[in-house]
Amino acid sequence: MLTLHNPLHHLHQGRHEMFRGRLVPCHETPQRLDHVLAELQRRSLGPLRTPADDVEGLDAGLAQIHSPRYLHFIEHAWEEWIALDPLNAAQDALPSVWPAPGMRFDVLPDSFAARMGLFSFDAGTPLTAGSWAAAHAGAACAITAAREVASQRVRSAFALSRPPGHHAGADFFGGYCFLNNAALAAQALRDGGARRVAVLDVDYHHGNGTQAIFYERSDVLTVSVHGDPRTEYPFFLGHADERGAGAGEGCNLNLPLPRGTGFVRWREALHCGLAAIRAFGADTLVVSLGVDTFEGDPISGFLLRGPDYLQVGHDIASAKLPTVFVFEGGYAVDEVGMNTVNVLEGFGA
Ligand code: Q9C
Ligand code: ZN
Repeated sequence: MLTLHNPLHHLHQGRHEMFRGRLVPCHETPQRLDHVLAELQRRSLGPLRTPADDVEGLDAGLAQIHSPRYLHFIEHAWEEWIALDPLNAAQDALPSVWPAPGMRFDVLPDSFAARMGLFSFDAGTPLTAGSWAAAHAGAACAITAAREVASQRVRSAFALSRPPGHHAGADFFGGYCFLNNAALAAQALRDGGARRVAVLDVDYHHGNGTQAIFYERSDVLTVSVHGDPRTEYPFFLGHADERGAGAGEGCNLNLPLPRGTGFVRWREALHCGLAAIRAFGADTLVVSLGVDTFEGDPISGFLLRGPDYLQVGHDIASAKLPTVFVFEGGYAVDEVGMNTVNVLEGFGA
């Protein structure tokens, strides 16, 4: 397994997220990734490489998935934030006002606070001095991983990047995510010659951003196994009746499961997702690999145990497809390395 990573991920280090009316310490920390990296090295699971954070065609790749106005905003948001008040340099930026349905999304406000809301959907995703640099370098890892697989230089690759990506849409951030790494990888695979790409999202939370980005496309199947949005974040997408639209009708599959689900039932849903990927005729696979399905995860509600992740990797390998893994959630910091690398080891390449 070739792993792509970039130490610049450390530059995104949020202080606080809004939770039940209070600012609490961020769950999505640089230490998460460091633990995965250490475990990969401990088990010698293949070469590590750092792609250039301005790898050729990166900006064009970003523009295929995200809107120009969103990319421009995220790239320059920190400068704007400290221009408002130099003392803001000691604070993360968080949104606190959002447009409701029926309000104007087409007019770009002058107000920075208003644009923070226009381009986001929660107050849990702090924007910091290094958020853009980290997200940009992470996107370069995802695109490079996809190019390595598309060119058949490797059979599988792992984009070990953060911040994560699957909640980010074409023009919004949220759920700790800014750039949708899995979507960028899927698009790079298509551009590299793949005909039908499947994205399998096994993070605890529904991959709303990835679903929305490909919802009307027939060349990318999106499948997500996740906590039922009736009770679980991101709440407003991820139901079983969302099947795709237009040309993408039938090209989205959601497999929501109740809080408290253990491995046996979770695995049945995984097999259902893998059967759909087979039926779709995918020639390449992207896995949004979140391990917040772990029983000890502090913000999630499934009950998977450490050794189960070896089986998860083995089951994913049964699809027998060239595969790009993209790191997403997993907040039990002491176990996130073990669980993530178990999937890769179980996959066996
Ligand atoms: N206090 C990913 O796993 N906050 N994002 C939920 C918990 C948002 C998770 C509230 C969770 C986002 C990539
Ligand atoms: Zn998650």
